[in-house]
Amino acid sequence: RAVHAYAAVDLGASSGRVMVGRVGPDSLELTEAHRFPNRPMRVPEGLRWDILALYAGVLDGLRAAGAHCDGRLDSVGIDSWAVDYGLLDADGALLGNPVHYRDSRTEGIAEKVWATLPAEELYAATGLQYAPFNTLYQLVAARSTDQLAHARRLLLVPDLLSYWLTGEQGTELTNASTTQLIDPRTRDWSHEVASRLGIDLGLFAPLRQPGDPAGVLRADVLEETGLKGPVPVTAVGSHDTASAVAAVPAGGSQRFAYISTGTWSLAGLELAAPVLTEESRAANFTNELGLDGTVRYLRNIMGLWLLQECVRAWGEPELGALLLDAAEVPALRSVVDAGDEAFLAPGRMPERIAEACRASGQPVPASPAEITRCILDSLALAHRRAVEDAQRLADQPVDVVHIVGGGTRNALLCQLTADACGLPVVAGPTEAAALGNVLVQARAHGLVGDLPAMRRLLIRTQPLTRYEPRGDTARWHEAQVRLTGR
Ligand code: LFR
Repeated sequence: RAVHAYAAVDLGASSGRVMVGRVGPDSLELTEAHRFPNRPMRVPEGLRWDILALYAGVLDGLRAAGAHCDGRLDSVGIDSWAVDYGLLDADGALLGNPVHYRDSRTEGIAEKVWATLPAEELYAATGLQYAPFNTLYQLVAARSTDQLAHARRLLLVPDLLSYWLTGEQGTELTNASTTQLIDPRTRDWSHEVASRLGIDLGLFAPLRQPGDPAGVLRADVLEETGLKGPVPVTAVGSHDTASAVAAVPAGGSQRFAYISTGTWSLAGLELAAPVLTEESRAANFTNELGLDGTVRYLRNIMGLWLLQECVRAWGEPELGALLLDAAEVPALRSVVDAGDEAFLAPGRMPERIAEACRASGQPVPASPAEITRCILDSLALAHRRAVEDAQRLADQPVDVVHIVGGGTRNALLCQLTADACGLPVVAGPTEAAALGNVLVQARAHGLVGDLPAMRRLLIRTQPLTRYEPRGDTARWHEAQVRLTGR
């Protein structure tokens, strides 16, 4: 067959989707087969992922995907958010629902870790940003739990679902790099960090590279989904951000920054080697691992989570109308630090944003339109800072900013980002993570070439929108000084 069909399972913090990617020698088409909600649950112990509901969504999605290709899928790949995991006992049974990275159990844990292993040394060894939810801190937080005592295996979320589909266990590298237990220079486990913190690396299944085979769908999965076997599962960049960055449609000679937008904004550069300097640590940049030896040098920004939480608090008003109203609100009246950990937990978001404005002596936004404007200005400002800091810290200037992911649908955010950065923005594709997922599968099966070839195919096939920077960047600089003092 000239055209092959791949299923990309892409799980986000608020919804999951299964997409069918059809890849030919010079074609790439993506169709959504199934979308389902991802609803975290607050139980007495804390905030948990409903992993069986997600697995059900994956199975429903594979069945729906089969309907698009006569039941014949060439392969399946899975990506999701990072850092979270399930623990298995000696029989291979899951020990409880995976803990949500926004759960409060990691509060105060980092300070304890740094008392044993100073933050400077930890950064020099792993290159990972400080985020309270890094797997390392989660494991330290879980140290004296019954569950961890009984655990014989730890599988990151995509690896856990892949295990249920195939019966085979592995740890995919791009996602493993978010655990803070990987040395980005060797791209292998850091035994030193693990042993100093008493973390048993034997819990992890062997590392897999994106593109490695990861088993075949088990007989009962074939029966449940109606797919015709054998269907291989292929390891992809199983961290959604790794898949999204692989699908940045940058031309070969282009010097680019990227912003992967969705619940989070992940803004930074693709590098050939990690930046492990003290300055980089102080700026809280992370060195996560990407495809083909690349490093995702980026900063986590709270992203559209801020808006999603407000919209939830306001009883889900229509987003299009809200954004139109926000566009009419005067720009940059008040801004908040969209990188602030204070916005990590769910709940009361409009109030928390208003409080942050009040505390910094700025006008307090009140209406949904004003708060929305404050959020979008703040995000654009955070994008600007991240893109500027990354260029300086990595000594790699850029000419263009690529925005991929869900935020590309938000034209106002794209335009404000162009304005704030003083650089052209190319927006698209929206389903970058799913496309990166599909392309790595296609490449593993010999259909596409290297990363530049994957990107050329995206440029030829995906609709992209260009935003030119408007006006002067001085206003943005002024807002940044207002917020950060520099
Ligand atoms: C985006 C993302 C980020 C990661 C955060 C938590 O979906 O994967 O890259 O920092 O979720 O896992």
